[in-house]
Amino acid sequence: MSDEQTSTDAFAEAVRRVTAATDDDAIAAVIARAGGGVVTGVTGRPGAGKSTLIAALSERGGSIVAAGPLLEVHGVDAPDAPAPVLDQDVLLHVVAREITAADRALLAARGSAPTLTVVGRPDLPFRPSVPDRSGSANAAPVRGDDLDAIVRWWEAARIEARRRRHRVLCGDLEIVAAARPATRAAVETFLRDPVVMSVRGSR
Ligand SMILES: Nc1nc2c(ncn2[C@@H]2O[C@H](COP(=O)(O)OP(=O)(O)OP(=O)(O)O)[C@@H](O)[C@H]2O)c(=O)[nH]1
Ligand SMILES: [Mg+2]
Repeated sequence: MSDEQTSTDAFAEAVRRVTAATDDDAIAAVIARAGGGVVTGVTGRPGAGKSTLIAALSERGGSIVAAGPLLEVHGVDAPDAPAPVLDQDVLLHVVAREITAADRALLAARGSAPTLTVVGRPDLPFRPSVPDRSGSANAAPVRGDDLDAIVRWWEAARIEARRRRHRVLCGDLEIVAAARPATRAAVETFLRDPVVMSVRGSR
């Protein structure tokens, strides 16, 4: 078993203990929010190739499809659509022909949340060379027809996404418990658990 899996199992066990120790609906609600499958979003300007990528990944099957929803998200550089919500665990951002200011704004908005730039319609000429001033630490673009490379990146991103969810859960539990004296002790015990402290310390 990998170290990552051992740590995930130990964290899940700590969450089970705090759930059992509190019997508090507010705590249960925060924990339920942190559960569920990995949500992968696919963004991109209109016509960039989002649906094509989703169809190819769905046809390929495997972990990325089994782990949770794969959602097409509209609204990048689309004046008539509402601004996109970018809270997915993992994001594949499809660009076509070039990386525009709207693409860069999205990548910057994701900050350090796992985000891969995918070149849609990859048979078309692609001009990636506009200087990148977004300051984001995203990986280099990958061709949309290189599904193996996309899935390899996604496998690593899913681990990071799980860590992020765990960190958010710890923060949310702390906030909820601060206002609820009856549950504070159980949450403080949870937060002092070495596996929980190591999750919170990892960046
Ligand atoms: N040249 C080229 N065209 C493609 C390729 N894949 C898709 N297209 C075409 O590009 C257009 C947009 O593809 P979609 O996958 O529907 O793009 P989308 O981002 O989902 O589009 P919207 O949902 O309308 O924003 C369609 O007309 C496709 O037929 C490709 O690999 N090469
Ligand atoms: Mg589409």
